[in-house]
Amino acid sequence: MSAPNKSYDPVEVEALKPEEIERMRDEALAAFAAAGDLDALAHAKTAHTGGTSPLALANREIGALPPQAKAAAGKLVGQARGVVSKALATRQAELEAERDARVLVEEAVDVTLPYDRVPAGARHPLTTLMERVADVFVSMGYEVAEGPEVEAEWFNFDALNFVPDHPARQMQDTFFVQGTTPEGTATTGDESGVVLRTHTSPVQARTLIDREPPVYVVCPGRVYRTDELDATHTPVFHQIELLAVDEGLTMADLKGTLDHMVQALFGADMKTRLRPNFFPFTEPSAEMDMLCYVCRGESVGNPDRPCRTCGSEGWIELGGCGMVNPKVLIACGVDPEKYSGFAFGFGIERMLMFRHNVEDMRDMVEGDVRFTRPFGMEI
Ligand code: FA5
Repeated sequence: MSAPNKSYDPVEVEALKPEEIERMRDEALAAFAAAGDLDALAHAKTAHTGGTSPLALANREIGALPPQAKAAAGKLVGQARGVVSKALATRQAELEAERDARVLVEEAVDVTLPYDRVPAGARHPLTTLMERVADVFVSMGYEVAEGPEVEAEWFNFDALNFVPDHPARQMQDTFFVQGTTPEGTATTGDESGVVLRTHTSPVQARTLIDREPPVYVVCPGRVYRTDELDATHTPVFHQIELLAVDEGLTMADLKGTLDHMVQALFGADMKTRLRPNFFPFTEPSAEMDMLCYVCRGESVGNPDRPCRTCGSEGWIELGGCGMVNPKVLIACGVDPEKYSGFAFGFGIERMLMFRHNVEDMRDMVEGDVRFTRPFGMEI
């Protein structure tokens, strides 16, 4: 601040000359107008209205004036500061409006875009079919039983009455994991190897050892064989197995159960037929066929109505079945004099093929959603 001036004339104070005040005001207005954004305006604000700005310093000079000169000088500086602060507020409002408009454009959200670009997953048709089949039996009172996929050879073969030199035990049919049973693996009898189970039938033996009859179980699961992957085979596939052991069960119960299953899955007028076959763990054993659900047998001997699903044979092969061999009951500690049982098992991949006209089993394992999507996105 200047020293009190002797002539009491504010004009003698350089900073309070009207043209000086005007220059300060105009510089401030020009700086605000030139500020292109809020940051630049903040700098201009500090420079032209802050504590060390020319107008603030001029304002301080007023204090050094004699009382009679203060009013005029105060009016001069006050008016200039008023104009400056009004211009600042106006420019501030303009720049804020500009910023808000820009943000609205830059940060706009297109609410019409799809929100679920990553499609929801769904279960594989093999899984849903396997569960559907299992449900048929659960609704009849059967329980679901499971067993390990890495299985003791004893359960996979010995307990099921496979003789030691049965061809299924060869390396070209079975994946052997270990030649002998590792410590802790449940075995009965002599040393046993470890295999990837070749069918779901070992769950029969496990269930009979674990539970007291009556036993009614359905066993869905994955099995392994050294088959090459081709249109009708895969080395990893799924089976579903049924086992019933109770007093007085006969082949008639087996047949009735099979008929009920195909009717539940394919329609009311469906039926099955049995053809003699051999499995070491059932006696007698049979191959089970179901009536072709497409032509209902009408394509047989009828060249005008060929059926692709059954090859005009009228029947579709489903799997194996039979009465549980008493030797299996004995191996699992069940009295064959008191109890009898029936069992059957079949491949889910083959059922999916004929049920949905899938021509190549490889499509089921390749994981291409174009194959699975038409089955629906069931979760
Ligand atoms: C068995 O596996 C017996 N355990 C079935 C059984 C259970 C009989 C209970 C008696 C009592 P088989 O080896 O035939 O049987 O196989 C059953 C089904 O598995 C076949 O009908 C077929 O549908 C399916 N299958 C077999 N090999 C393959 C493969 N490589 N790829 C896909 N499916 C297969």
